[in-house]
Amino acid sequence: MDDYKFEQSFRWYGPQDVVSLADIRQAGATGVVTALHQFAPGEVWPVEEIRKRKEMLEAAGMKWSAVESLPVSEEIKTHAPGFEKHIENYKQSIRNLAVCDVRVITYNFMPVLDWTRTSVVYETEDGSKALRFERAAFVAFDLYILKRENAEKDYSAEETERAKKRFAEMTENDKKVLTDSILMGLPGADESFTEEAIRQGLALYKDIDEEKLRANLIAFLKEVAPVADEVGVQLAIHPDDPPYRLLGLPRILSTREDFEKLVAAVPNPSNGLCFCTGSFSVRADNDLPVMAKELGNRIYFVHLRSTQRDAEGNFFEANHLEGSIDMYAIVRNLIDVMKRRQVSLPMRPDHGHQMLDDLKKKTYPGYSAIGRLRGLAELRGLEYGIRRTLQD
Ligand code: DNO
Repeated sequence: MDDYKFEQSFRWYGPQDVVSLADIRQAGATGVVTALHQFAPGEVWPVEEIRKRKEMLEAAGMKWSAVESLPVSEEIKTHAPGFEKHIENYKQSIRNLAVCDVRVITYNFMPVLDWTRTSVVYETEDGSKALRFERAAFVAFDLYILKRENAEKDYSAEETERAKKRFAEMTENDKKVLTDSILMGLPGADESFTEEAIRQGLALYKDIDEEKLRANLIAFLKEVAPVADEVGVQLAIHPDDPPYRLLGLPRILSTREDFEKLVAAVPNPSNGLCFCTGSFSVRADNDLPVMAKELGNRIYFVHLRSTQRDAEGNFFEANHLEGSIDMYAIVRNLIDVMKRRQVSLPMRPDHGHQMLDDLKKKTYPGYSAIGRLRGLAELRGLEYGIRRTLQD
């Protein structure tokens, strides 16, 4: 039974990451989740570069357990000119990764923005810092800072009122910090979005609703999944974070039903899920232990994280075993999935609080070393305890 346990992994942004591979090894990880951020979405990842990265990880005593992410270009998402070429390039990258025996690829289909928060330095009660999404502040950004056309239609009168009040209380610095947090940029990128870039991004999606975006995702998968099947690579789509519409942009991977629609349209075995408990947990209607069990055959990569949500739509990233979700039940069900399928699933603690010495360092939000080390250690203990109980 012990053969089929989580492949404990840590995300690494590459050689420029202040968290080193030696740090990751000491956190107890045996796998590294990384990407070649030097290539823009739509470009091919060459075999030599993949190999170079892989050798770096192996020299540090670990394996490349999953790619996060092989990004899907906005052209592919919107079917803008040149998208066919990008899809061909994507297929080539899949083949090249397979040549190097890298077998799990994470990607997402979120328009323009990836994960979105209103603060990346929310102070929790023990003084560590967490990522937070405050609904009123986000609505205030949309209505009064970005001033998106027709934005008011997306909010109830009560929400607008709350946002107005919140905005009135903000200092100029608060507004700047809020804007910077929302426009943080894509994971692994050093530059943030500008307000202008966001406006241009939104314009690309003017005529793209949920249905159209889903059709584009299905068209993409119908092209790439057969290649992944052929070379033995698993594709793991990452859910929307947070799992609902933002800034009027469609989002199509927010619930269990969303994923089931995708599998029904593209049943190829390579078409799978990155089970990100933190992202899904923001919606109370996502029952995570049930999803772990019932989507289990298609879960190819696991992100374990919790959030603490409230009735107004705010949430912050809680410690890994706390918050609004039942991490025990999730891990227990994932252990069953691994036993049933006889596989070890790559798992990483997703995000962690900025704490202890890391409070003085500049790290990628959510990706400082010590908070994630704490998360991994707690999750490792949880898995160990459940396994021992099952054996006895
Ligand atoms: C956030 C991450 C996501 C994820 C991408 C996958 O910390 O979980 O940014 O890497 O959405 O494509």
